[in-house]
Amino acid sequence: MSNYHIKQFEEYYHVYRKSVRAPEQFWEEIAEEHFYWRKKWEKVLSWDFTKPEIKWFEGAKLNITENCLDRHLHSRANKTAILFEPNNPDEPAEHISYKQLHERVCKLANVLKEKGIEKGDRVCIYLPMIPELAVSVLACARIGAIHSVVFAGFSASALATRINDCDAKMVITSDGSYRGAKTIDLKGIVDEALDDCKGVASVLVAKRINSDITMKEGRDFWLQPLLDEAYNDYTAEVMDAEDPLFILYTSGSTGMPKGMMHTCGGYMVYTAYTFKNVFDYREDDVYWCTADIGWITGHSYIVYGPLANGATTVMFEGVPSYPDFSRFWDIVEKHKVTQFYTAPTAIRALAKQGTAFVEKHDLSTLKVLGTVGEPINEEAWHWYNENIGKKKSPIVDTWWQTETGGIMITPIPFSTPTKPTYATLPFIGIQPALMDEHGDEIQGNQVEGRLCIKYPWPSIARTIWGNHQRYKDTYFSAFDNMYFTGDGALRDEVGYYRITGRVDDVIIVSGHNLGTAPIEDAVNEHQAVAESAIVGFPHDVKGNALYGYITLKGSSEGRNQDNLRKEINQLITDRIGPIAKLDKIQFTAGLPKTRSGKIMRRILRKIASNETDQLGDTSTLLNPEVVQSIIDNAL
Ligand code: 7RM
Repeated sequence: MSNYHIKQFEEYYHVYRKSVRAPEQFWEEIAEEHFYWRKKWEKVLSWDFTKPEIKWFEGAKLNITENCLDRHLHSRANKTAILFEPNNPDEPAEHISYKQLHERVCKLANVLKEKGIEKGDRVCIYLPMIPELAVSVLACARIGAIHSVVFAGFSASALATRINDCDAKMVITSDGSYRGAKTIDLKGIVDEALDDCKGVASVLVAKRINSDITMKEGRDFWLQPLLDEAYNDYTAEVMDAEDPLFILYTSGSTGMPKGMMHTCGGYMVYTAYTFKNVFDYREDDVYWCTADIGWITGHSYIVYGPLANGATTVMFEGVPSYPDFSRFWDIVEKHKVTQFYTAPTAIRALAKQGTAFVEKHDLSTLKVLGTVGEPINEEAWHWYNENIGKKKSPIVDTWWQTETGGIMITPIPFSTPTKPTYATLPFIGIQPALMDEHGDEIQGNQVEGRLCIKYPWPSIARTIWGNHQRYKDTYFSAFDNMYFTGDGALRDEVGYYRITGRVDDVIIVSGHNLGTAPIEDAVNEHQAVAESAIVGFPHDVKGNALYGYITLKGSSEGRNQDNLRKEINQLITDRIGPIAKLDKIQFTAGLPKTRSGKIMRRILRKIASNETDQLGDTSTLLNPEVVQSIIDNAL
């Protein structure tokens, strides 16, 4: 059915128009023809953005794991579902077939039930990128328990906050994890967190690094012996389409992380449909997303979307730099990867290493490249296109959020002509709007504004766990009857979208609105620059002035800094205009990043504004140590 697989640009427009003229009919057709429902819906959609309340496929019954596992057992029983690539390249990769995955999920489902987990209970999963992580997610879904995966790089206090916020009854973890040449004591972190979590009755522990850990009598259980005893089939719990599937925390601009709650039916339909089209997925492909399952990208595009399509999805335990910077390309060659989906921060880190690591490897199986997580700068886009895609593989720059559940603005490969740094066009069924500061929609092209979505799509988060008011305030109060994304975007002369960054990153200098991303693009064009972040700081005359934090490529670290400053500002003047020149340029050894690789501009803003006493929590950073050195050398 052509609606399910868009192959041409004209077809995109045709299907898009259909999807916005009659959204309910459109999604009903997709849902009807491509999924297994225990019972069909009574109503496709009911919504009210003022409450806000959104329901898709009300009255329908399903279990997402029957769609991800059981229905493939006829035709794909021995096909690899999960291809596990361990941290250590000398350890063999593990090919887990659909049949084996089904069995492993059913066994764990039985263990969860035996440990007292019921439909609707919350289970916190704190695991590294090993098969048990995907199996745990699916086992929860199988019994109707709500999983809350916490990225296994978060600290004990961050973990405790997340466990308590959703009253998780159980934690699934491992003795430890590998990360490049290091090991991390995960169980120790869980033990520390649980001192503050009185509601957790049991902890299941997978063995990964064979470390010597303490097991608390009556609370902690090794996973493997329980699985060995468990029955290998489990009749999936029948869920309502609107029953919760999972909670996933995302940090807000202030305060507590927000537990975004996603539901079963709509999330399944949208992640499966986007996966198929955004990656041009075909039956024998080997798809690899380098994200961690601890983030939404991993939930939607390592686990649920690929498995719902019967795909082979690669799960990589390690890091791009171990044993050396050729590891990604080594894996692409070894497993003949056809789709590769990663983040701009990874692309920049790899580009910094030059092309020698890439050239050693055969990347000819690649067909589609993806990027996600932050705006991709022009230089990184071209490096990716030339060196990885060899100018043959389209780059899908996919804009979306934890809150949206699935990809929202993206090219469709081999269909939408791409344009560097542009996420291009709304996906099927997505109705974006750009809004001005008075709350009016900005019509026409070559305009810039706040990015909102006018109409519900199946995988929008339904609430913030335990705080519906905050859900309403954060997403539905800035503009009437709109979902507000928190991002700014511009629409070019043909209607393509470019995400300019969080709106709090827009800086008004002498009355001119400047997005940080295009200035960073200009800076990054300089051959000595590895990475940059630009923030505003208060200025007497201009209102705001610009502060640039710049890391240099290793080969340029010894260059005269005043000359570099002049050259960089000249580049900005050339590309944007003198108004965008940086007032201060600080060369730094690194930039503070979140664990998902986003530059923490909030911290840089505080340093630039001389408010280092108000830095807030920096403990969840990937590299908290760079903060002090930036402060020490601040201008
Ligand atoms: C998937 C994910 C969401 C925020 C979002 C944006 C930024 C994500 C892109 C992007 C420019 C992109 N979820 N963002 N993708 N900006 N181009 N292709 O990252 O909840 O962790 O982050 O990430 O600001 O609002 S997230």
